[in-house]
Amino acid sequence: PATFETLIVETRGAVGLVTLDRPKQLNALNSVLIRELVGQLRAFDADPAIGAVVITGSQKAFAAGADIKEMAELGFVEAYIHDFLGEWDAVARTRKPLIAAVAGYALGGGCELAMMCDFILAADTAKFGQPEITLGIMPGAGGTQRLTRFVGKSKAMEMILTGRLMDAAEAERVGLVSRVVPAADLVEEAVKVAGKIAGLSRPIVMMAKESVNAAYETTLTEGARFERRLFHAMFSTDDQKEGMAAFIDKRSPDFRNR
Ligand code: CO8
Repeated sequence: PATFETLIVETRGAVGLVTLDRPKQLNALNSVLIRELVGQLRAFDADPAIGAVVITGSQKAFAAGADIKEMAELGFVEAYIHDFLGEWDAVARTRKPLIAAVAGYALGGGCELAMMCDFILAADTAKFGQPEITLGIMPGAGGTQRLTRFVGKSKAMEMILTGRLMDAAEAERVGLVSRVVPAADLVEEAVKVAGKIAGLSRPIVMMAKESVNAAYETTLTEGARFERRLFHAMFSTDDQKEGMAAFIDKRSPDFRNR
């Protein structure tokens, strides 16, 4: 099994569980962590035993942002040539469902990482924010785009222009997170939800994810057309036949991922 400097990687049944593990630095996202996380998400995507993935941090911090100490001396040409932060796009391109389980701080790149996941489950201790402006920069891993889509212009502008943090209750009210759970139950609950997803038909789940994501990339007409094409395609799968037969026979479906 692979060993990591900045992650703890486990499997719980068909669920991949990635725990960001730089506790002393509040899981600040340095280049080693980025590389390890992207590599592991690719490995889970390729692993037929895995149906969904949970990313979590510690009770104190999901991640307090990009590693400021690593970034402080960066210059424009170096950032440009190496496409600083470009490799993070791979997180959003993960094809299997990805759940962020957030307790404590999700700031800057930490908030952006959570928003790259398919949905966010929050502990009641979660705090979200894009404080980059206080460091003389702005969000650079999708924050100005994704936060705006999640919470609308007014709140996104206020948070990004002032650096104000949002607590879990506000994040749930405005739709940034799907649900808030007690901090002690967070990881268990996230693994349970991921396990439920992993027990469904893999290709159907992946198509549903792809279809929801199309809502962020295209017009309503094009998106609905894309949805309908994938919907039609589902009737070519064994899992559709099995799911509907099981309903009619009043038994549990046995999805074979084909
Ligand atoms: N980078 C590096 N080190 C950090 C970071 C960080 N982002 N956050 C915390 N640490 C370190 C601290 O330096 C400290 O280290 P040490 O013990 O050696 O002094 C240790 O973690 C503990 O932190 P604190 O003592 O500050 O803990 P507090 O409980 O007092 O405060 C806070 C917690 C409020 C979270 C505070 O640490 C803080 O404000 N952190 C910085 C938050 C921030 O500004 N984040 C934005 C970073 S910029 C960014 O993310 C750019 C986006 C680019 C995209 C990233 C890729 C996805």
